[in-house]
Amino acid sequence: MMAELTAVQETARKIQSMEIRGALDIALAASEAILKLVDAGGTYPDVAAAGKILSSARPTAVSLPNAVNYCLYVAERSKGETVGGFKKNVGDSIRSFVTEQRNAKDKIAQYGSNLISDGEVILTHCNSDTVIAILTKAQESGKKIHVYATETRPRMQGHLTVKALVANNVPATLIVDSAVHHVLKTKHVDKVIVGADTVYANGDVINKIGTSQVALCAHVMDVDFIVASQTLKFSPESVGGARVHIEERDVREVADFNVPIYNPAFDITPHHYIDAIVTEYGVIPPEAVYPLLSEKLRWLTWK
Ligand code: RI2
Repeated sequence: MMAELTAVQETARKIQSMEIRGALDIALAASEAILKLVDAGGTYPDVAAAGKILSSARPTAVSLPNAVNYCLYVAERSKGETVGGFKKNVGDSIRSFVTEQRNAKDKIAQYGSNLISDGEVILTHCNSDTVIAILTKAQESGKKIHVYATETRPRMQGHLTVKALVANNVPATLIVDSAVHHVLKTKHVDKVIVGADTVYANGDVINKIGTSQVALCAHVMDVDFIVASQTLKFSPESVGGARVHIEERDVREVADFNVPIYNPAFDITPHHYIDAIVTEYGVIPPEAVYPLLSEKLRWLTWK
């Protein structure tokens, strides 16, 4: 079991260093690391130990602890099984969970692309695979769109976004973060579409630093602000008032000279700036997060 636990630690390290990143991808990587452990004969205590290591790898995206909690939930339910029974039940459940999450992204791509009309100009911030899936689907369905992508300092995830869009034949232009207001106005942007790391029960959305500034600009300029989020990113703990920790990253990501630097990686966009959240269950207003959380995601609060 040592080798598998080392592999779990290696996955946690990659999540921490952002070699694996994106709120969905870190959740899937953690689930797959636990799956490997189970496939290799790992028991409930092994799964619990792995869960602890993985869920604390990054603090802000709740998709990560939510996915780990799902693995623990199915492991807990099969605790009394034979070794073979545990391996099969837990393994099959995690495999279906991973498939469901991948399917959720495809459903969001379909629902989100339905919101886009031919000829629209879209602006996005940071690098969300879910948003890229929406934009690619819109383009594939024959709509001619143009995307402006912010570079997203300090880690420049916007570079990944424009490269991915251009590779998918979606016309895209890179802009600096401070050009958002100017571009919304002069390029006649119809919609802003961003991803999410965590969604609170009241509909507030936590996403890459800068998102709330973009939302504020969109609000002032009456541009639709849309969030693409699997319900895996909904925070069950927020129902009880808990708030996620906003990750602060190494200040050297910002500048390498010796002055005081503050480097928060995420911010919170208030729900009243958000026109719609696209989930795998459909397009909902931020007010519908709580009902959806309590109706569909009971397993998130199994403890
Ligand atoms: P998907 C990313 O976080 C970005 O904030 C992005 O909007 C969000 O995850 C969702 O990404 P980071 O890992 O799950 O770059 O839609 O800090 O790919």
